Amino acid sequence: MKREERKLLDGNYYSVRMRAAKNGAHEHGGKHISGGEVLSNYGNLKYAVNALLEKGLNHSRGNPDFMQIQFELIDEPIKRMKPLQIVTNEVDSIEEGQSFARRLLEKEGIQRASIEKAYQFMTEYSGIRGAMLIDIQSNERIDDRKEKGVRVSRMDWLDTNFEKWANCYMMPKNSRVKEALVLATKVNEHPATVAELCWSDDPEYITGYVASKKLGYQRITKLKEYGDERGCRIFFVNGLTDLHTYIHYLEKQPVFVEWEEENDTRSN
Ligand code: PML
Ligand code: MG
Repeated sequence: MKREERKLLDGNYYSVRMRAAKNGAHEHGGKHISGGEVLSNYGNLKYAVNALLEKGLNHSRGNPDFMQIQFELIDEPIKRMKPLQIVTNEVDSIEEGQSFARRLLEKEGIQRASIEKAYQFMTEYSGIRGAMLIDIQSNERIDDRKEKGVRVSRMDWLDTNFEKWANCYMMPKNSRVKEALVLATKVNEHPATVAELCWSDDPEYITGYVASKKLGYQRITKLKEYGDERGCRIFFVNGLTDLHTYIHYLEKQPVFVEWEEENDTRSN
């Protein structure tokens, strides 16, 4: 039996997480290098830990001198969700990419003032490793995580299912797209999330995206300069009744993304 299939049949899952930093641990002012989240059963833990170790050791942000990898048993049911629809928008310049991103956010009813505020916060917290939460009514950043931000965790997509999806959509089978789409799917599934804006802090990766329930996962091929280590991850939220519950969902709700070929309504 293939490893992936065994993974599906085994009842107990573990959340495996990695974070790597340079010049000391994050909490001691170190520079964030890499992070990663995986769900694994007991039998696959050593592969999961190894994959995360590799990810942290080989990163274009630099070689870490601090790394933490931990796992813990998940004792709640895992929610299954379909991936957001994917669309790739080719742009020729950062200006074009950025103004396209803003247009998409405005399409979701986010006022320009909120978007401007988001870009301001982004400059203020350029080394942030998690996400910033911005309320689109008050235009304020509402999480209390300062330079740490909120780290979305406990989510994954089994490789065999992801690869079928990637074949169908002619997407590269790399884990970057997989991980970003998993995160965007989980975040945007929540009723209080209006949209997400993201690009990587990896200096060698300039494609980013805007994601929402209606627009799906809209990739934009150029959102920053090659060599730029400043990334961005912003969740625009509306009508949030309980910030604590929302952050708990992002950090703790276990999620598996699962693509169903037969029920896919491709629109792109
Ligand atoms: C990241 O690497 O941290 C985010 C990557 C976002 C874009 C992934 C893609 O769709 O190409
Ligand atoms: Mg990264």
